[in-house]
Amino acid sequence: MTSPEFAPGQIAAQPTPDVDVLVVGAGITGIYQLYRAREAGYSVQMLEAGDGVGGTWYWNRYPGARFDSESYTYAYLFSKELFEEWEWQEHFAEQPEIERYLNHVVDRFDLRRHIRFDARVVSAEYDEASGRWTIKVSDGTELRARYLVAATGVLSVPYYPDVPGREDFRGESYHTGRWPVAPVDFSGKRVAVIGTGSSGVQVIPAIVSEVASLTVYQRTANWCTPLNNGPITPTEQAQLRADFEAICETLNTSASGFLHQPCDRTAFEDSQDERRVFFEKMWRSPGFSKLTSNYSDLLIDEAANAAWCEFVSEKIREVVDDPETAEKLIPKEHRFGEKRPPFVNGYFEAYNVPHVDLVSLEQTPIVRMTEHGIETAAGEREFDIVVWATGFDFGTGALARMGIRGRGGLALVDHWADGPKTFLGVQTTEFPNFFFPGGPHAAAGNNPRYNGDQVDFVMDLLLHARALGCDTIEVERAAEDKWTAMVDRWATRAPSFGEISYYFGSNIPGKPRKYLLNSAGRPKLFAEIRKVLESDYEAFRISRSAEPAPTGA
Ligand code: N01
Repeated sequence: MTSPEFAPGQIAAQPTPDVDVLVVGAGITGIYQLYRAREAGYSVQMLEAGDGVGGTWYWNRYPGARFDSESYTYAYLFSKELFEEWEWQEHFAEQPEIERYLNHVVDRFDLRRHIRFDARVVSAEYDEASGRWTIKVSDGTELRARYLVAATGVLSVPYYPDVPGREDFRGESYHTGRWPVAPVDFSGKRVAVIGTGSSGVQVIPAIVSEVASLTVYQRTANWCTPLNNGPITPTEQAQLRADFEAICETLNTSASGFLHQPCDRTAFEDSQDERRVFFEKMWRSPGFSKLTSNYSDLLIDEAANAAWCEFVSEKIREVVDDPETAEKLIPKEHRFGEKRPPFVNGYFEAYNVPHVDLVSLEQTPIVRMTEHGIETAAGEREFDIVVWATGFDFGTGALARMGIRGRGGLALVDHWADGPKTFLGVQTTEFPNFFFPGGPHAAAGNNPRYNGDQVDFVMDLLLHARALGCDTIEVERAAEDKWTAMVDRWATRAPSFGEISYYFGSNIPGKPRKYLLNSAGRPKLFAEIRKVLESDYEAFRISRSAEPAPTGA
């Protein structure tokens, strides 16, 4: 829900015709990029397709949407005052609070006047003669910018599976990734949810008490464990404020970008009884700590992983009353961590509500959508509302749809026909002055932390070029080749997500199976950035364009 105290879009400024930096996307990464570029004195225009700020946290406003990273670890750290003045209500904040926070940041740092809403980029072309980007916008306007920064994220293009007859359904249809601002009325409705990834498992318990009936269409069961959320008490608020510097130190340097402490033991160093006690502790621990603070060999040793999976399976059997439903909810074909695990609040309990039914698509696949509902191999069921919780065109989806063309008119989609090629997940050859922090080949972990590292690095580059009196920045092919080869090499190493994960693009028919994050993670990103800085930016060609540099650049 857009809260009434702000009116996104209404007070945004008109676009400046020529700017130093054009940022696409008003999500967490884009807002930080805008802040940093303004702070450095560049003229900046931000374009945002939605009519409010938030990016992922604007579009994914479905009931139950919330952080599964601790709120204060996901939030910005660049301002102590901001950190101190915003008191998160819960350890894992819900979408409306997140959206309020991001609006607060934008207004607090006077950024809104640089944002143009309802402005979707339809093309962006690099002109070699002037060294500038020409950006065409959905409203017919055109802008020229020295630097183009796509902060369009990895989870911004919703994916609808190609189910026959999808358009035939006459009831209400919603995708979790494009949830409407006006509230959806579920009361007394017959509802279907398709998909049981992180979005599906959040929406299901959030609507279960409102609906007349809820049918969940599950293709693959997921290793869901409790989020263990709760309000942040006044004592905890005071402690967070007191610990600001220590929190920054940990979040800005740790591999995962979380505050969680790693475990110092492997699974079988503990006895069976000790392991049981430890797993119980993990079960009650917050969010991602089941990955980051679990036994150190959880993702490496198959037996350790199997022991944890057996423990989680037992928990599911304990919670879910109907044994047949419980078995359907226990993953059989992938281990914990092979896909991005969801963290839940009342998810398994929802299946004990009499009007909730679980349909396994492994047993009875969807045949087609009909006018009135969904037909599977077991027959048709009728619905008033269908919720598509079917995920995203991950990693490259947004960049592929922006009509980006670099040197000689080369299309980014052709340059990346076999998968993304990048250096540090920040730049690609043949596309000078184009950056994409928070895009493909970024690290994995708590997103805003490594996306922020990438924004900081983009700013290092811009400021370095400015200090040299230069305005054109392009990565060397050798650096790109090396980084891309490293990403591909690490993709197949444990601990890593499996090829069944959408991190390989495997949920999109026809998409090249390439790892879309960087499983070497944040330490590798840090190490490489350090090398670039120590080598005086050897990995980049930094030059002066024919056209005079604009102010600030
Ligand atoms: O998407 P998903 P998501 N027929 O791709 C199913 C972040 N996030 O939106 O597993 C039937 O994970 C598909 O089935 P299968 C987080 O990074 C964070 O849920 O492919 N079903 C799966 O069940 C997350 O990982 C939060 O067999 C079909 C589901 O749709 C990412 O976003 C909250 C199908 C898609 O799951 C994406 O999560 C929400 C078909 N043809 C999201 N095609 C936080 O808590 C696909 N499916 C912060």
